[in-house]
Amino acid sequence: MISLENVAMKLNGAQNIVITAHTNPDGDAIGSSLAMKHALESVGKRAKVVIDDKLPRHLSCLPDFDTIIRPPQTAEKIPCDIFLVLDTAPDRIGDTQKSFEGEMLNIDHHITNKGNPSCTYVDAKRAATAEIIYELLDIMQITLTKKIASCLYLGMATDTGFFKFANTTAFTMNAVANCLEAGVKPNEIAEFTEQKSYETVKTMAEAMNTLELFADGRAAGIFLNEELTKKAETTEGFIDQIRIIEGVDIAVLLKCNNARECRVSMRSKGANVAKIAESFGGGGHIRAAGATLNMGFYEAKSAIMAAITFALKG
Ligand SMILES: [Mn+2]
Repeated sequence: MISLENVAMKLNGAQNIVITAHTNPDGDAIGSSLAMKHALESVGKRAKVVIDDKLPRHLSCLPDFDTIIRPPQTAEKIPCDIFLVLDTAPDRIGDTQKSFEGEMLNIDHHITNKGNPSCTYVDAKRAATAEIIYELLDIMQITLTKKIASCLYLGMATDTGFFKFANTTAFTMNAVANCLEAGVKPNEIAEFTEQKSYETVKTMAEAMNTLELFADGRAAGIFLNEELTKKAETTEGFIDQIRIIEGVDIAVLLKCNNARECRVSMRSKGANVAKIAESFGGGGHIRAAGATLNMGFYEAKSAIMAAITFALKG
């Protein structure tokens, strides 16, 4: 693994940086990427954020959100000095890697990122990649502007469930304090990101109706078939509503994209859900992980329920 000082040195020596993050991007992926873009631009470098997926609308309050592009479909790779991959190993960035060519650097906080020793920096103690970016900017002596701080704040807030999860540390809160000093207004960010349309809240009620307890009451799941998955424009926050059930360790949300593909997200209070996700080819953190299952709805539902039940017995 390379050091953060090494990352800082390489970025200092670069002019033209392409930043990317995982598909199905969350607040940390987008917040870290845009924070990095603003930071690099503030010291006179060129940076663009490229993400190979639709972007969640609830994050569109971030400065420069609308400058994020999809990878251009070109015959030849576009050269850049540094190709910076954030919040994931480079295997989850879609087609972005096919479009650009440059020295790769990879910064992540996922324990399942095994990394490439010549270009990866992983710190699984950090609640969010945004925390690592915060450390990196400190090393690079880049001043925290309100734009940078807003992006970092959102990354840390979303990955810690707004500072409620076990990954929240004193380091998180110190970094957050400095973001507030730089002008971030927590209420404005929370109001914007948590806002949902009337239709989404109605769909949430339908999703809640699929709630099932299993594994002797130690697991709870909501299971959205293809129709319900299509209807829900976002499922942001759904899983948090079942995490709170008394006696439940693992909460699971299953979404069915089509007859051959389902997406599963898990949250736990203690059990290692990264291990369960890995058994399906996915990954994540000990208490928050996910996987894509190449199965139809009913098959995926029984497979994930069986795996969770087994894990909680073991
Ligand atoms: Mn993250």
